[in-house]
Amino acid sequence: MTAITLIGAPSDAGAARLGAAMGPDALRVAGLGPALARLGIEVKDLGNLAGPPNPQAVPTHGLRHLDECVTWNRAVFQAVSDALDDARLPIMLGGDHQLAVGSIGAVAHHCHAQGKRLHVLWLDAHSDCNTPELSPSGNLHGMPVAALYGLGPAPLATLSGETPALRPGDICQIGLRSVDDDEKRMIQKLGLEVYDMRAIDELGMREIMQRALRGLDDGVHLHVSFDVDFLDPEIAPGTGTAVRGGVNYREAQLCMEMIADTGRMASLDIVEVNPALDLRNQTAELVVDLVQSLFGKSTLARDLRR
Ligand code: B3U
Ligand code: MN
Ligand code: MN
Repeated sequence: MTAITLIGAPSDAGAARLGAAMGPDALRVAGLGPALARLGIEVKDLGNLAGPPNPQAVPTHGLRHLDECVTWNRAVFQAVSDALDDARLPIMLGGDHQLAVGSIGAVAHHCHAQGKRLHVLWLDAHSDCNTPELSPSGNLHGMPVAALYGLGPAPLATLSGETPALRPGDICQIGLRSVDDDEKRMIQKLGLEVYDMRAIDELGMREIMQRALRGLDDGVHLHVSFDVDFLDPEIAPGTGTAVRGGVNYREAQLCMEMIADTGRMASLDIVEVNPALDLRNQTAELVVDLVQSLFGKSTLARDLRR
């Protein structure tokens, strides 16, 4: 099993509400590093990256805090690139979801250099494919997917180079239940593979994950971008844009276990944990529980499963 590097990115400059900047420490308090080490994985915690504070400004030209978000994403890009260059599996601890521009940008860059195909699983209540023109809020955490496709503000859209980090077919989104009208059009325009909550209800998590994970041979680098608002707020209240009707505990466990079974996950984001909105750190604790499954913890040995 690859060694892991934990990279704290304590910024909520892209979010609607303050508090996700405390996400990395909430995950540490919940014991993320030791929980992974108990699975026999070597874990190095880099601590938190440094970056600008949240200016709490109003939107200008359809955007809030672009400069701050760009600075944070550059730092994340560098730290994730360094971990990948050292053949380690980076876990970017957000922070809000705009930081995925830096992490996935670095992963895309790495894949290009290594001749690997990138596949991204985006676990989220939201599609995050707004642009400044379309966004109802100006919050950058609603825009990272568009930026990774080369749309939106240039410093983010070209963060990892002139060629967009993602191409049609590279990303699969699961758990959606809050999508703006313009985003629905953007999903079509970008050709995103999307499984909303209705699809999960109708087909079941097992079928969804089989579809989302098909064709993952050893030429594929699988990146998981886990926005904790993927989970139902009844079990994960500690997040800034909770939407009811999310993935339940057992569905989430199966999702993680099926990803682990592929053996292809090579990088991970854990974003939007907001301990200021939580009760007794239960959201971070649940995430630690799920992430253990994501790294192969299972109730029964493989040959005893049916
Ligand atoms: N689509 C809305 C809400 C939103 C997106 N992502 C989050 N919230 N976390 C927006 O502001 O773009
Ligand atoms: Mn998100
Ligand atoms: Mn979300």
